[in-house]
Amino acid sequence: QEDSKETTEHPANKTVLCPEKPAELVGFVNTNLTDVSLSTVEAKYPAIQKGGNYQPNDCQAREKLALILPCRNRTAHLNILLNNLLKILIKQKLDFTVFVIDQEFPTTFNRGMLFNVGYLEALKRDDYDCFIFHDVDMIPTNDFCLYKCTHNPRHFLSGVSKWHYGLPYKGYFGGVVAFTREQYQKINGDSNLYFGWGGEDDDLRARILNKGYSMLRYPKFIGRYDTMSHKRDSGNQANPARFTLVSKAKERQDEEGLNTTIYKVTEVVEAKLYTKIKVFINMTQ
Ligand code: UD2
Repeated sequence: QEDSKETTEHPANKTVLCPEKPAELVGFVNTNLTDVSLSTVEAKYPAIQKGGNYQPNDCQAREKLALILPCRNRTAHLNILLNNLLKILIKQKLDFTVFVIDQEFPTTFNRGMLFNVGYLEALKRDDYDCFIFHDVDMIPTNDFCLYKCTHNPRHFLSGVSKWHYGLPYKGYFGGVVAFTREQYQKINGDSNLYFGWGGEDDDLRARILNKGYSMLRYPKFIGRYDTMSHKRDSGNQANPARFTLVSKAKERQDEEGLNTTIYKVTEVVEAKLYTKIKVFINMTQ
């Protein structure tokens, strides 16, 4: 019988292992891209504990997920994402913590380095198994899109509204990606060298392929995301060095990345729905 696998007794706490695909999941869900205040979202989720941690109360989650959201000056998008995503994560019966990683001005935005900071800071707080790095403007439209890790890194976007639910190119690896702790460690994380817009996602993909992983994706109707249009942010201008950097991604991989991430935490806020970690990073990496 299908369910018998899912209800194995969990020895540690005498509860049952959560189903991989809970019966509450329905497939397509309506996204709500309208502005919402943080207090409105907070009021919807009393079961989420301070710092943004949630655990299902009727079963033992299969892994501990750290959701890493790089976010500077994008509060409106962050609130919209939380308003849409949290209910999906809860329905999927996940044990998760939301980390918002913010970067101090004036340094140019560095998305890849904020991933590394999120990974390192999350592991100082708990023993996470799975890390999902998530742009704040990517909204899943299907709750079968399971926020979990597997034997290879996963790219969650199979189609995005702004590209008519397609992708800009086949090897595209931007937006939302998942790694186990071991996978991220093995690839030496992201590069820290991409200040400004572009290239860091291609570099990350080169790193996974170079270490023998392949990129997983859900079928198109599952990895379908809506997005909000926005102007290029100040402090995140296109990075002209990105093409040269990407061309040397594999050569640099072991010497530069997670093992060379230097930053200074300037503020930690344990909000109701997330732990916000603000960092200062230096441009002379
Ligand atoms: C694309 C990729 C993105 C990344 C970027 C190049 C998609 C779906 N995504 O995004 O993954 O590779 O190109 O760097 O196309 N952010 C801030 N504050 C800023 C700037 C960026 O919080 O000032 C964060 C935020 O989470 C945002 C993400 O970084 O969603 C990506 O930046 P973007 O939205 O400006 O770039 P975009 O949409 O071209």
